[in-house]
Amino acid sequence: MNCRSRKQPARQLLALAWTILALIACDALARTPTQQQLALADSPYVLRTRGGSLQEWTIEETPSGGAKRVRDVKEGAEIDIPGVGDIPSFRVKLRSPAPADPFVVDVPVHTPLFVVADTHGEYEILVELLQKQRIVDSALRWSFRKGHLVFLGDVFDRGPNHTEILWLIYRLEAQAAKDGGGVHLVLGNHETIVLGGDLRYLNEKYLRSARALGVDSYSELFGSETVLGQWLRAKPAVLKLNDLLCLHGGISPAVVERRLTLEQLNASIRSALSNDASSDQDRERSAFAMGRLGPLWYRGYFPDQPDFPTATTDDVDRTLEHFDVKRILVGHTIVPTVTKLYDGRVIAVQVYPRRDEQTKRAVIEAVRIEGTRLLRATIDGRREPLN
Ligand SMILES: [Mn+2]
Repeated sequence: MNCRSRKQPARQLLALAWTILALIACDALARTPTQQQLALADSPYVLRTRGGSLQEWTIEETPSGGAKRVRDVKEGAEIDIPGVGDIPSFRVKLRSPAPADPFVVDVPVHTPLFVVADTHGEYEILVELLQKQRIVDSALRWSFRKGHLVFLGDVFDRGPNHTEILWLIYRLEAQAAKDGGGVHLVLGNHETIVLGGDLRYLNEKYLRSARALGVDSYSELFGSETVLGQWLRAKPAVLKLNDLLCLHGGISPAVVERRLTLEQLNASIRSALSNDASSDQDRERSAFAMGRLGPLWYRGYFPDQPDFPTATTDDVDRTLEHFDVKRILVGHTIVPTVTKLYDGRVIAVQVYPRRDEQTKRAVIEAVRIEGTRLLRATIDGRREPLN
């Protein structure tokens, strides 16, 4: 003890008391129920039992880390998707299994379209974008009327809230259809990664969910007998929406050289996800469609991609001709801002959803299309012509 502190024992004691009080306060804050819930909170998973009935699996927070709760539910019943941060909870009506989604969709020419690329579990940032751009309202209800909303895949992995995003898209589909609009999700490579059992990129929160729910692998929660797993396996990988081709990665020259049709591409990827290829030719085509030169992984529209053969302007023109479209919209490869490539024949949409390190503001962009007008839509609600 030094001379100075010996002279001021009272002050030192006071400081010590304050320190202890502050530590207790911090500890209490860290242990508020909301914080504990945030640590493990996850949306429900709904599974179809062998008898054909539905079970809702949720995780109830417990001091030991989370307990599984099972509730029998029926088609047509509503389940609760808990709120996240400032986002309110919402309810989802469970539907019967849908047949395969269409991969060709025609809408009236002036229908507004809104295209979002990879969301990677960043639910809060996605919702802020959709609300500011008036695609959904404050209660997350569809407010885009007859508009069509497209997601270019990669809802899964990295971020902490992909289940909420999936249930939101699931719910918006029904609400949009009622209004004469539409919602379309095309598959990305991360959907096929997680459905295929590769959990390397999964937010670690979901590994805790899998443990709490007692499954060997998180992928089982998206098996083909689950509501969301079945729903995802009905999604196309390549969607033709009017004269736009919407997909995750890109169309490599090899796809066109093989003269693969939209039907073949989508069927090959669907068959790979369901593991039901019936012939050697089907298996070979599935392996190609799921690989580096397939629509989920290809990056050859972008510079400095040594693993991918670059597409020339002629290649892109052959693709447009082959699929009878005017433009190709892709996510998957990150760009600083939504960017026209190949003179506007390709639009790169993937501005990675994140918080700016300095300003802490959320960053993400989307594309709004109104007839021939292409607009960059930002998270502050602005839209500007895409030059
Ligand atoms: Mn991707």
